[in-house]
Amino acid sequence: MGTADVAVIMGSQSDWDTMRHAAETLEALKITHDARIVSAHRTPDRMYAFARSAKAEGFKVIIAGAGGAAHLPGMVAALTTLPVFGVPVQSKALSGLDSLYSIVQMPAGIPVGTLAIGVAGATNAALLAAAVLAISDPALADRLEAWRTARTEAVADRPS
Ligand code: RP5
Repeated sequence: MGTADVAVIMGSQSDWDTMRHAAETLEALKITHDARIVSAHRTPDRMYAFARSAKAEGFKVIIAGAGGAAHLPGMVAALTTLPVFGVPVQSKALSGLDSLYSIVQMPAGIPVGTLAIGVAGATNAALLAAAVLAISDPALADRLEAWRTARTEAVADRPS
């Protein structure tokens, strides 16, 4: 079995600016994770091998980010029953609407939990992964509660 609970995969190095927010959020919650570049189009064999062995590697949740013709989350979800959270990366040409549409409209039977476009989606994908893992990990549940409480307390009453 592997040592990481969450796989953070992305279609390209250029997705890292967005997907690092998922990794940083997992880090803040002390959730083990492994970030990899896995492209549905440029490295389809790598994608197939990753998705087929992800469960045996010990991953419990997969966060998959991609932009443009963003087929990575859906293709990975087709190859594993692990929960897959898809992050639409903001593309240059169509501002991520293409990414969103490519990820969100999955056929019945192959679920991808689709998040918001960009950094908010990457951050929330990590928080959703945390919520899933926290179901069977009380210490993580406490850390997640504390993370949320800290965010609430950081909101000022008035603008400065
Ligand atoms: C997708 O194409 C990637 O997920 C990335 O968002 C987009 C552009 O990739 P690069 O041309 O920047 O490598 O596969």
